[in-house]
Amino acid sequence: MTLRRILHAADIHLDSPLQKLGTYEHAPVQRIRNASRRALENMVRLAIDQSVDLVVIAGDLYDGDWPDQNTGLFFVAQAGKLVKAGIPIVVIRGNHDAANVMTSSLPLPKNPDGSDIMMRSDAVDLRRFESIGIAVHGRSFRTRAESENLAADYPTPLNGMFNLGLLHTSLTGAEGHAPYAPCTPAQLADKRYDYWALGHVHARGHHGFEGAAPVVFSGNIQGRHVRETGPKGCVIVEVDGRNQCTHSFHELDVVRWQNCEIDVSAMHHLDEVVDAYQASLAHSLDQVGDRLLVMRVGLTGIASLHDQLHQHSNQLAASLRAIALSHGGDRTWLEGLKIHTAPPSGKPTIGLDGPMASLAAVVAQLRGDDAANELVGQELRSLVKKLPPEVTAGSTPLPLDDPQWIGELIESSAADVIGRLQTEGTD
Ligand SMILES: [Mn+2]
Repeated sequence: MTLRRILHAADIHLDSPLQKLGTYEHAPVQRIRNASRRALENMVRLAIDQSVDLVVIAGDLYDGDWPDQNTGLFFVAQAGKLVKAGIPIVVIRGNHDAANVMTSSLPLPKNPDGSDIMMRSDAVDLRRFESIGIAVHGRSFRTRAESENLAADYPTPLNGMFNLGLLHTSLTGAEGHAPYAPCTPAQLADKRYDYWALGHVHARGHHGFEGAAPVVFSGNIQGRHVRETGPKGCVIVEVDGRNQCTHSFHELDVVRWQNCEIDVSAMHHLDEVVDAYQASLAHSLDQVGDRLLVMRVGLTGIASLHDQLHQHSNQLAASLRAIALSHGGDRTWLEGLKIHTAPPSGKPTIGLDGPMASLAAVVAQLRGDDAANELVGQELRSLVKKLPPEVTAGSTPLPLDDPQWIGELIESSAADVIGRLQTEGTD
């Protein structure tokens, strides 16, 4: 057996909805909406260009039940291209597209050897590709919340074959990911397979032990929001004649989400913030090629500019957008501006007296006091409950449990109120 190549992808979330993106002004909604389809097309093109021998998709191919048949038809067309090129595909269902989540289905093409693309969910399934010496062991999720250790039932490896385990799992848990099909890297290593192709965790990562089979999350092929930053894509596994393998990452994304953090500690004018953004934007545009660059700008540091930033945040955001438009055109979109700065400590806010000084003092007291932030969170929660449903419907719930978010809210509200009171009556 000579060199063989396997393309490992996961978490395609085809036609994933845009959540609250539609509510943003100037958002390039269409390009972001189509990004998962374009990234899947890139994956199929890569598989064919590199003449891979097999494609495996480790769950969450779909984001959930299809809004209409077009989502399913799009995958059928892409799978058809692979099969026509002689490349077999093996797919398992994850929590998002578990057997009991999907209410409709379409007939999928058969693999070149006549086998099914989708693996069963009632037991561990096997695809044995004799001509390339590769065996795939995998099992689909039956239900959205698989709490069992699915890996436990995976069988012993087949002799003389390259054995690949295909699994949708959170392993021992990952921040921001539901704890489904839990198992440990040691349990996977004990199976003595040659490679574990995992899905579910959207950040790329390697969890194998030194000298043992790689245990790899390929991550999703396209970032879906500002918390999924940086290059996204798939892994290509190269297997040699002795069934030893190496693996490498390949970018597939068409929209690149990025955080642009600017430390404003040493700055004294808002213009300096704009200049720093411009420099960072130029650098990032160089890196992303012809992708759409979506940036969130975050300002940090203990800054003498703190009050000014809050008081003129709308003006500043507009200036940054102007820079984005004039330097990036339709290649970039500024998703938002977040101010996370703190005022210099021990230095009372200049020129304040009376009620404004009291307000500044209260904010100084609240700063870093998690118990107080929690109390403010509770107050806000009861206020939010009183809002009429037409105000809250369709919007993302506020993170009222997050003391850090509350802290930032207090900080920016206080700076805003003080700013408004100071400018009142001066013109
Ligand atoms: Mn998942």
